[in-house]
Amino acid sequence: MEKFYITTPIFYVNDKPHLGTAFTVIIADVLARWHRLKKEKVFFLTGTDEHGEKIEKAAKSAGKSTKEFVDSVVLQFKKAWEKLDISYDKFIRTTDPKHEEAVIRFVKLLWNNGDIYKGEYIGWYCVPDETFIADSEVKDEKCPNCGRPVERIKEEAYFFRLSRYKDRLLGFYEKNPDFVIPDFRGKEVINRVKAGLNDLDITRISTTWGIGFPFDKKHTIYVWLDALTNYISALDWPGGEKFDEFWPADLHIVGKDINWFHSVVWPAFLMSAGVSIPKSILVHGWWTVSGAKMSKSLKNIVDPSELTKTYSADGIRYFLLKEKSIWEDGDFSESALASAINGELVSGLGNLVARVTTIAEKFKGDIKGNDEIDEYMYKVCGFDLSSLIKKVDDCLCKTYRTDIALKDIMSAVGCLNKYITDKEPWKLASAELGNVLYNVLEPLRIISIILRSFLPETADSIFSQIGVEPQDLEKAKMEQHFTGKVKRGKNLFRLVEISV
Ligand code: ME8
Repeated sequence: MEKFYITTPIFYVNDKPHLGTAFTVIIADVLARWHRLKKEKVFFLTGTDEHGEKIEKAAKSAGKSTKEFVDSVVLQFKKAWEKLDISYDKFIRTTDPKHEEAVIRFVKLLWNNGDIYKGEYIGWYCVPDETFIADSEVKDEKCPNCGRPVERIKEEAYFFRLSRYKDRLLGFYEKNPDFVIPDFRGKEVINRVKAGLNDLDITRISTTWGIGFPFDKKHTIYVWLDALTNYISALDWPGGEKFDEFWPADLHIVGKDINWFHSVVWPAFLMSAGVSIPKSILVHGWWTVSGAKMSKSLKNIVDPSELTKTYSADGIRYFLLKEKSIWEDGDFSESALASAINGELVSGLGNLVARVTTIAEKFKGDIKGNDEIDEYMYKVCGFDLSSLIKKVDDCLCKTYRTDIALKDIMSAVGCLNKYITDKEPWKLASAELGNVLYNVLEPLRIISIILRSFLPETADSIFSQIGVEPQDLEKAKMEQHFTGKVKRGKNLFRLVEISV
């Protein structure tokens, strides 16, 4: 059985989750569900990054103890992911004692390898990004990544010899051309590595909210070294069975803001510790609001939990996955979300299910087929069902174009709606009607299997309305008989008002 280990970044708990963070988690969820549908052994990891100066400051300004504060925000993450139907296998917290122990062991390996030395950091630091910034990159005392003010710091620090890994990293990228996806993000990284690597400050003395540095108790371990280790500590590294089973990760999904840490810093740490390197880093674009990155610190966030009060989880999942290619940035607007729901979901999929279940519920004859639907679909949409499955598989396992996959699925839905309209089933005699119903219900059963990864609640509702148990991809083939007992249920989606 193939295995598939997929991770999201672990999110800072300085504030509640937002639609941008939800986007990453939803992509990971769709891929995890797809691999489960393919009967692979999946481990889907998400969690929270809870140490560091920014969290300590956020707790202080909320008037709470840091631990009390992080516990309350973690709860909000868990609730939001539950509302969005996120099927993670493990939720890791960097304040878990087992994670903290693993980080200390990991740091000792870097130390024993001679990669850590003591020095002094004099330079810029962006607290919201928890990132050290080179002098040459700072303009007007602003962070080049997020645009927020940076702080000048001068402190004793321990450094990791990142510069030592330049050639090994370049050799690794050459041997593994699919390491960073998409390609243009890989090129960005390679060009920066070629330009030279500075050693990286890996301890802080300005915050005590972190894991103690084992070789000097005045220092805490830099949040990024702490955080990246979550991908192996979650598998009970070292020595855990899960680690042997699932490492190396198949896919780390990250936003473009943290590509550098995952494609350069993380592999260098792993090389130093003698641990193998993940297979791929999938780098996605941002959701923006009026052109600015949606971000906790910029206070322009859209709260996914609030959105689920008006729109269904599947409506939100659908919109985020289909509105843009995952590489691009996209501007979020509630009116675009509402029109996607009212269009493809209410008038398309919802309407199809309502129409066919209304007719089929009353039909007493045999629902069996002649497979003319395959040819019809080919003529009307340009592909049949088996090529649809293949295309979706390519989109979810090779190109990561969830937008194209959903467009194709909705085009198949459109075909079936057109088929019903063309056939005018209300005018047909029993045998012919049984055939037409087969030609809609069987493809709908198959489409529902595919939809289980994108819109899990909707897929379950369709299965229940067509009287079939939820099935995996191995059942996604037309059979000659449709054996479900159809019972029209409530509408899949609600029409929403569009505000302009
Ligand atoms: O960077 N659009 O945590 P973080 C799309 N703790 N995705 C967005 C987004 C937006 N507007 N805003 C955030 C950290 N994201 C570290 C990670 S991992 C070892 C440590 C997503 O809470 C995107 O995936 O700032 C981004 O990389 C991640 O949230 C960062 O979340």
